[in-house]
Amino acid sequence: MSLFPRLASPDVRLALEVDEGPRLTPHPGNPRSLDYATLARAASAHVAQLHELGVERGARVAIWARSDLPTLVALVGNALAGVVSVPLSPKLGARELMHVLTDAEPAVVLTSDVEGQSTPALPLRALETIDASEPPPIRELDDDPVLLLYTSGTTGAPKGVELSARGIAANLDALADAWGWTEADDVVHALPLFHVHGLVLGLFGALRAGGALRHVARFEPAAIGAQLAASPRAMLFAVPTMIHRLIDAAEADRSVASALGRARLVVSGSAGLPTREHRRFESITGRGIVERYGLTETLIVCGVRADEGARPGYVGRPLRGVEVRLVDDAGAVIDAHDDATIGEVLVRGPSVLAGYLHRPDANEEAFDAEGFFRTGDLATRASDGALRIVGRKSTDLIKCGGFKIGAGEIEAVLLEQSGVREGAVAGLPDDDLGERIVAFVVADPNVPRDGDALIAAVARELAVHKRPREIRFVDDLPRNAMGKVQKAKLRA
Ligand code: MCA
Ligand code: AMP
Repeated sequence: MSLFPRLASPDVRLALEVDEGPRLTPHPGNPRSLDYATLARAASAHVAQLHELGVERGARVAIWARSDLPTLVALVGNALAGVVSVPLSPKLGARELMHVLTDAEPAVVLTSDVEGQSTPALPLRALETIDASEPPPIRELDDDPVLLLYTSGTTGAPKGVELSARGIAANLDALADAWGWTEADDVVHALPLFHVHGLVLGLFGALRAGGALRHVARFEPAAIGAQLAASPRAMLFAVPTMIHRLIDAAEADRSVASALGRARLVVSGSAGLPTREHRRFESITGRGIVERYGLTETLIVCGVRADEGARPGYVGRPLRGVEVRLVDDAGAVIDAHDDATIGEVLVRGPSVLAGYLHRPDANEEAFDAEGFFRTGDLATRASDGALRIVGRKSTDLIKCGGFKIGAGEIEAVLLEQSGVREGAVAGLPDDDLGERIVAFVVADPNVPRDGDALIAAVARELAVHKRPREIRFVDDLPRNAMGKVQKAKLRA
């Protein structure tokens, strides 16, 4: 069995459709959708291009993860060829880009938009030039990596997580089991393609099931509504910030509400969806949302099953094949199923990463003696095994709009800016973003204060979504007796 079985004998069922939206530059001559037969040919042409470039199985290929068809085709083609995709956020800043390229050492960097790219990259083949007679390679599932994704920790630069074809397939099949996900389902999403949610679940998930991905390049509630309405049987994947904005839009526009109401399944993940939003969604659309919980390092761990229906506050039971433990501060296993005892979530299973790239130190910390991965998330467990995520061990990890961001990486940039004597970053509750990044800065009195310049520096060096949304100038930072900044006080 291969990662995308339908590509072995492709037909004319819709595979990919991208709504690039009115504000994006269209690609002249390129189609907006591909059926499986055309996708197979296009992926095969991409694999031929890789070979022309001297890129062979096992090599790493960085790819600017733009939301367009040539990029989607290349990500699929790479996986078929056993080449490791390293997707880069199109809004990646200079320092973070340098870190990823140095750490991943890709053989080439590819892009669908050479002119729009400020750093050197080779062009992907435009789809209208494709005339591949060779079928794409069909590789049996194995434990070799096909993706290298970067994820933030509390301190330092993001760490590389390699994911194998077998691990991805196991996770997607477990989700198919939980959600009754078949080839009849189209996936609709507007998620970025450089993280697990949009790439693994959204793109690989849709194609593994044999249905279509209807991808909205720029999140707009009306565009989501249009894609849902165009699909006979759709599953919407979204982060809580998108759900929040969809609810607001549905309140103002009945057509959005009814499109959401008709979807076969609406799934929220990447951050917790407040119970209040579950209720609002249900009252405006007449249907519920199921949540699932996961990490880049583990893929999806738990999920509410489609046949259970909405279960506000819970992320469901462990998926098939995934072992979950709760442990106390001393590392002892908690057996309680009382929905009250809080423990850290530990995970073991086929989709858990083998280790961070080039980071033996981080691997030492990340796994316990029995090979369970420490998630850092705190949860309770109900009598039927369903988890409720109640918090995080570290206040230095922030989830903003569903993106994981480390306070340490932002603080490091801020401290290099002129006029910053001290700086500390925290996530503050936000109705829209879940957590809003706020930087507390002790300014040098001799330098004019310029909060916007500090925000711009983070956007430029790291990535736009990592920028503080607010700079608060303070006289001093609250510190404990050891001199450590007390983040809890900043968040109070
Ligand atoms: C603003 N902009 C700037 C600046 N400020 N540009 C440069 N410099 C600045 N200082 C621009 C941006 O480029 C952008 O431009 C526009 O302002 C708005 O950007 P932003 O405010 O960041 O967008 P947002 O409205 O906050 O985005 C909300 C969002 C986004 C769409 C929900 O947060 C999102 O896509 N989240 C998905 C995260 C995700 O996929 N996580 C999965 C992780 P322009 O408009 O031109 O672009 S995987 C995971 O967590 C696990 C496995 C799991 O469980 O799924
Ligand atoms: P990432 O590193 O971007 O993969 O983010 C993983 C983190 O997202 C987890 O450790 C959780 O803190 C959070 N997360 C993902 N899904 C959920 C959910 N449904 N509820 C609460 N937190 C979630």
